[in-house]
Amino acid sequence: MASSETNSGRATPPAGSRPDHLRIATEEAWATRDMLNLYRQMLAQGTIDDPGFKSLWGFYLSSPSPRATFIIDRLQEMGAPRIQDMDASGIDKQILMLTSPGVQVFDAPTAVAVAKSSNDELADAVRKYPTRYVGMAAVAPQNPQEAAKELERGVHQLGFKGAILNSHTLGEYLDDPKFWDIFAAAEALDVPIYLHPNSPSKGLIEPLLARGLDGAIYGFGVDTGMHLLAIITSGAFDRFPKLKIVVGHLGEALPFWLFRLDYMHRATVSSKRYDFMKPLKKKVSDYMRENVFITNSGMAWAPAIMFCQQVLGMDRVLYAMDYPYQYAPEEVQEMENSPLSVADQKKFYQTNAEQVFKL
Ligand code: 1DF
Ligand code: MN
Repeated sequence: MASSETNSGRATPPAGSRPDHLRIATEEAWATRDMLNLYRQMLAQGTIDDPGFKSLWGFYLSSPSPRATFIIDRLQEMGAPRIQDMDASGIDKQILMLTSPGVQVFDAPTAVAVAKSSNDELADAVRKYPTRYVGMAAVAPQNPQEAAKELERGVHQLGFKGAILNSHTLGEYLDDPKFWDIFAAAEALDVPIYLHPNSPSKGLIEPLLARGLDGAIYGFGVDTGMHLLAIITSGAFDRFPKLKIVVGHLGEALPFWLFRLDYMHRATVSSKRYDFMKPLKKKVSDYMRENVFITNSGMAWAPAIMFCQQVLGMDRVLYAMDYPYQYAPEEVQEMENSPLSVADQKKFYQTNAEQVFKL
């Protein structure tokens, strides 16, 4: 069978290596030519006041390194070469999201327009490979009402399974109720929001940038873990109790912090240290277990995965590769040699994703 064969909806594996479950990779990136051209323009004209964006996309759009050129090529590749990479790594389906920071660095009208046109392009790709690709809607938080509408269009008209938000929007975070039309729409549509990393915002980045630690190595996690915690402590999940947020990189470190987060949140609130920090209906760890799902994007590491399964639950941890940023064709086979039982592997690779994204 040719590797571009798509009707079966399954990767074409080396003979004999087919496991008893699908492998659904849940944080996989793509980009439109138009968006990357806008990034190039903003970098050339110096019209963007976001040091994290300049550091990240200044690198990828100008470096001649094999890493940068491969990634720029594959981000824009939605045809046979991407399917072949999926086959080579045993990935049956990719859940596709517009790469970070997506439209969140544009002015509001541009962001709204690029979200729409990229969603239309993604829907075309999904129509071409319906068993291999799943789409997430790009939305523009710069205009929350339009973002809510675009999410609804994505779900109802384009068949998408949720929204992608790349952490902060030019330094603004989703704990601000002005963005909550987006949460309301996701909750009403019963679809998850993937809170994907962005480089740390201008106010957060300085010491990281000075040391070359602003990117995926650590800065992404600092920004995004803080962001998720801020959403929790803002009371957003008390207001939207059915809202589901998915975060990558094994929860951006928050699972490891759960004990201390509960203790210190309680201590901070009860001592009235900040008058804006209100009591919540539940513990921080309860929201992590009830409203949040995590993926292991970029963390193909059994001990850390098993720790997260232990503290959050076997149904809360999903597989992700983070293609093409962390394309490791051998990682799936290696991880399937982990101590996880066959039943738990099926949850991790397949059924948890099917439930969260309603596939
Ligand atoms: C990188 C990593 C870039 C991830 C990404 O989007 C990204 C990277 C710009 O390595 O520079 O999504 N990632 O999720 O780890
Ligand atoms: Mn990613």
